[in-house]
Amino acid sequence: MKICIFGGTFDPIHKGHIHIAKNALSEFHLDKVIFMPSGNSYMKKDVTPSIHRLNMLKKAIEGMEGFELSDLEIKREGYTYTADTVGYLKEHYPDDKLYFLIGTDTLFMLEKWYKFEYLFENLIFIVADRNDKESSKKADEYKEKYNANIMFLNCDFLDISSTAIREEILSTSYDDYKCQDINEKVFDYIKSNHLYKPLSDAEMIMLLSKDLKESRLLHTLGVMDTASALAKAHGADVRKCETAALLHDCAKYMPIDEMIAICERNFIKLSDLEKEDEGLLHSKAGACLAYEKYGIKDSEILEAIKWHTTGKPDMSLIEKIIFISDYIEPNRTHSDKLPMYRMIAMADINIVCMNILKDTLDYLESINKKTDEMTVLTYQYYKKLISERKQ
Ligand code: DGI
Ligand code: FE
Ligand code: FE
Repeated sequence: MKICIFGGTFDPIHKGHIHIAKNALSEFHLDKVIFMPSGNSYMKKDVTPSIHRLNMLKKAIEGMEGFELSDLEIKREGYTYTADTVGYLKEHYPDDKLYFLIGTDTLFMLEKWYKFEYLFENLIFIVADRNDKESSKKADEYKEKYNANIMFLNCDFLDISSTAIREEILSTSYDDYKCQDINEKVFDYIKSNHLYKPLSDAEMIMLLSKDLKESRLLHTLGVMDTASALAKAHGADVRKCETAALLHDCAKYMPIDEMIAICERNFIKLSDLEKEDEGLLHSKAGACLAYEKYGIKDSEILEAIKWHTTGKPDMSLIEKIIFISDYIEPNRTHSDKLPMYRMIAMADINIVCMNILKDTLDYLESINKKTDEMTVLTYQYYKKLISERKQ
């Protein structure tokens, strides 16, 4: 079989991609073109979450003969190298001929790729471009130097770019966007998942109101007010604190299997206790949901959501503000110490952190619930910090 890998970020997949894939398929009599979106490890890159890029690809190639989709690279943690992918494919398709579809830009970059000589040995490159002089010169150079196998696709070139599509969507309303460069189903997906446009607070609250009970939404708004006041008092970034507060419990009512799945696909490690305790799991799942569904890419905000239940040693200011606000917001009534904590928090965050952790550990003990190691470590950290300060 002749198998061609078409790798890229596909952010989003557009008609230009489909055009060259179709032409490669017919011109080189390929058996299949496998679209392989690149991975992006959680919070590391300014790329749309893998799950959306994968879903858009699914919509774009649905029902098209000869096209397949692979999540091989998005399932691999960290940076993915084409050489690793090729190694995997050679193992699984030992008798097949492997092609690799690239654009001109990539052609000029190939020598910088990890193990590029191995790639030249094992792949036949198909280059989609205008077949200008520069690229044929580069191809000849590779052929001579590395005995590379490079062929050019002989079709017209559609001048479409994902970057331009993203910019256009950002600068207009979804309803005014003329989606001539992308498949309509892909555009519907973009619109219903709010991609390529930051959500306003009002839009986030609308979305949250579908996922949360009324009392939880009220709690959330209370956390937001408290976080905002604490941010002002302590010189933290008010907007970031408000956004983290708004989304901190966004995964509170997610079914546990979905929480585990969203953490796994974002490479968030979970302890055994977390896997069976929804009360604990919703903070890590919440960080992932804030990233995938609410479009948050700021790691300070995501980390604050991630650690809001257990805390963690040496929290950032934003993390501490969210951790405390969650406990003391005005709708909370669970302890008569709250008025005191509310006052002290405006002046001394670390003391309140320590007290909240102590109260939580006492509470968990009183109801015979296992404590997460992180809660204990965090308590010990702040207790030490305070005791050292007093001496
Ligand atoms: O989500 P919220 O109710 O607003 O507040 P939260 O995210 O702080 O969650 C509070 C719950 O988390 C509360 O029922 C106690 C629980 N919790 C906090 N630390 C631990 C814990 N549960 C266990 N099992 N172990 C912990 O260390
Ligand atoms: Fe919570
Ligand atoms: Fe909360």
